Amino acid sequence: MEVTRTGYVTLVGRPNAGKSTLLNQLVGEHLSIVTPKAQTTWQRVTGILSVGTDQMIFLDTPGLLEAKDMLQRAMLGAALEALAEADITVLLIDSTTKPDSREAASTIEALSETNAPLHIALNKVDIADEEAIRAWEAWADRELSGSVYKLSSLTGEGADALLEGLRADLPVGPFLYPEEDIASDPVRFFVAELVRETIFELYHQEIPYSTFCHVEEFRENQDPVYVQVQIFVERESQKGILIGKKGRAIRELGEMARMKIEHFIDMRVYLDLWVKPLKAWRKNRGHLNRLGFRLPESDEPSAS
Ligand SMILES: Nc1nc2c(ncn2[C@@H]2O[C@H](COP(=O)(O)OP(=O)(O)O)[C@@H](O)[C@H]2O)c(=O)[nH]1
Ligand SMILES: [Mg+2]
Repeated sequence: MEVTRTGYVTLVGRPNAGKSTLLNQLVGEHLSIVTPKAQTTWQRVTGILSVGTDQMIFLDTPGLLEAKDMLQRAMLGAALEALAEADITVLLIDSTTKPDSREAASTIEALSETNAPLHIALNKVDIADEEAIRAWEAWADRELSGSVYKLSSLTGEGADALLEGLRADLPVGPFLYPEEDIASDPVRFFVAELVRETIFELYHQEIPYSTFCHVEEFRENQDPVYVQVQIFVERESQKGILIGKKGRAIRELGEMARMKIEHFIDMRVYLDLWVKPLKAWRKNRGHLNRLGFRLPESDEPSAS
């Protein structure tokens, strides 16, 4: 029998480093939502790539950051948990930025969650200048031990070399998913995420960060498929902003999100959006649990 190799490859890094873009690039499908705004990914997203006798299960994670409220603690918890599960870790760096000792220290601390082999990907080389890239190379050389790659998650340049490096570190083991699978989360998860991504694109300031989406109904045995999504906001006033004058804003949201969902499931969709205030849900353990966030068990009650 042929020997297969399988492993969890956890993608970590600061917000906006390009982790979700890399996951999508490697798997070849828009699985993890991407926006120019920081902190778009709130939960772990899994993407699977099987090549020959190798299976890599990529875990995209929320950015490593200082957690300021209960939601951010759940986000950081998800990243650390994914690190603890890693067979291989990829640290993504936005090489358009400069090494910053304070931020770098928190990244290095997070990496202590795992003994998995580390691969360091200096991302965004399509737009980063040489000097910044060299500064990060020197930083990586000084602070960490692991192979260093230069790549662009957006264009795919350099991604093959990273994949080769990852495959060489995979532990021997049976495939955990059928080789044709690219995702393990249910379709409903991706549908809710696509609505949330569109909110990040259309709304500003605190609105995207106050909003969470949940699929209430998904009837796929009809044409068009009926999808009802509940959009939770933190305050009544945000409901008005989401809906907009004469419902114009939410109509645009519905239209754009519907097209993304149709593209994703390759079926016609009727998208029914409902907005509901759920008071200060970002700070409320019960609400977060009901919305599917897992809070670290040792977590003390929120200060605010
Ligand atoms: N030019 C360029 N932009 C990138 C690259 N990777 C990610 N981005 C952009 O950086 C922003 C953040 O990317 P995202 O994948 O959401 O970062 P994450 O927070 O680490 O998941 C988005 O606007 C991406 O389009 C890259 O390699 N080159
Ligand atoms: Mg992301």
